[in-house]
Amino acid sequence: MKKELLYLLPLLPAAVAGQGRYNIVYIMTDDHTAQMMSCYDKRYVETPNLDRIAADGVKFVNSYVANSLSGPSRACMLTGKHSHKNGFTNNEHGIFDGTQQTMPKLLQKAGYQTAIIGKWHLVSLPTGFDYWNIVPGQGDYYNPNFITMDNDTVVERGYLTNIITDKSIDWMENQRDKSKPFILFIHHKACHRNWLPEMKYLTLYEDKTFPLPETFYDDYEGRIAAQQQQMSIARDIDRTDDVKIYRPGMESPLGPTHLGMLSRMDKADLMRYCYVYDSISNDFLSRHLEGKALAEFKYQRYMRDYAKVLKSLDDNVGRVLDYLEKKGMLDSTLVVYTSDQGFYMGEHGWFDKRFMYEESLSTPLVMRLPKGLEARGDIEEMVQNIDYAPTFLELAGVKPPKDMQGRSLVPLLEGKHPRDWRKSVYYHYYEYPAEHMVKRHYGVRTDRYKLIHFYNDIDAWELYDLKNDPHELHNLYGQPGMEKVTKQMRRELRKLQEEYDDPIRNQYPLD
Ligand SMILES: [Ca+2]
Repeated sequence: MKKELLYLLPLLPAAVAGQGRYNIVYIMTDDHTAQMMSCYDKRYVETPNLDRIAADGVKFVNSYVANSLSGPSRACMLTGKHSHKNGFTNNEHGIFDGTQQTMPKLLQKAGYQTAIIGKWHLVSLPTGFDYWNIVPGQGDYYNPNFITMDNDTVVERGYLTNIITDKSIDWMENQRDKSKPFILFIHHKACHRNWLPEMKYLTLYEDKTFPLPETFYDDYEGRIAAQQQQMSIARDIDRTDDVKIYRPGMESPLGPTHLGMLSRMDKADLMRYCYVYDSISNDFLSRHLEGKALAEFKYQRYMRDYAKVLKSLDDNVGRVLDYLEKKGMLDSTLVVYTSDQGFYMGEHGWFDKRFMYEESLSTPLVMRLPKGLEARGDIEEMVQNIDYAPTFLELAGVKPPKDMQGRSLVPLLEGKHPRDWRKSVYYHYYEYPAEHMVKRHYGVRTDRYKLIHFYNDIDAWELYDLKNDPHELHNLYGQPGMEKVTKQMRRELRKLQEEYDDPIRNQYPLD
């Protein structure tokens, strides 16, 4: 008996994997950041189900996006290319060209079933999917609309995060062809603005006071672009739509977004919602807060509502894991969890993303690994969302096309550490002038330094030593003693711009 087992064991991974034909469940949230995920950061909330993914696999601790914004990030992920190559540089004017090569199309060709459920946000309708069911634009939390493959808009009853999960499990259980491997993209709206909670979590975290991040009162000295942004919690967060303060009983002080979202609720739910948020508003209005007290009140509101929305998300990720476990699919399925980018939870005084600073350049990335992929724990190599497409293709036994700019993460998932792994990542953000007024910029990050050039209607360079200044408060560009590092970083930036063929290098040539 013992002898037989020993004989069988080495064959198991290959048999289960079926020559690399893993299923892939890719869960992507919106604006969820590593600070709000307990396997990355224990200061604020517990996310036991997200942590389960990392506990049975890997956690990337140097995981970055190429362009910190919803649509562009999704386009980078689907194509394995930077924004200037996939054509979707910003949300304001972007329409994704669905005729181009994408990872789902290549997986389809390789015999995979492909499906996407939830937020799409690329304007044109999905291509390369055997099944899709998406929310229009940003989607709504309550009783949301969905667009079907017939291009009909249908209202679904309930809370969006639950519905996306219901539909995803239903597709896996009842709708797919079970003789084929599949990739399922579960794309949540959570934790996107305006952070409207599920009914059962209306009062969760209301007794919790979140600690202020160290840089909440940053004065942006030496950083011109940061001085000109409009994403401050103290000044720019919307008092009604985001913070949900209004004069109870009156309709007119409600902001248009907030009012529109609440108008979708069932009457009984709306009454329960108002019962909670009326009392918060009344309390606020009676206190006449100003200055720092007002800023910190807004911060607590923001953190609490964000955390409530995240709680439903964590529950629903748990439901997907439980389903895969119950069906015995975990050994043959790669489960990926990531966000379309990171987010500021009060660091530098901000909400939102866009900047190449650490909180929004980074994105959480954990993977639960199937049999045959042996890596465990933290992976330190620098990875980027353009790497996902080549990774999934390699796992499906497809050679990633040469024009894909990302690199397959499969060696890292096998526990290897290739010596020629990238030593830097390239970033380029385009959406200006636009909401939050973050200037256009591009830059390079190595393990220790970061160089950023803000361009278009300004010309400002920033250089950070992340080892000695992890919060990026001290711009060292042009400082005495930094000449050698600056030269090296400019050279690295030029190398990446050439490698990725970004035409911006013709406009701002680097020596
Ligand atoms: Ca986003």
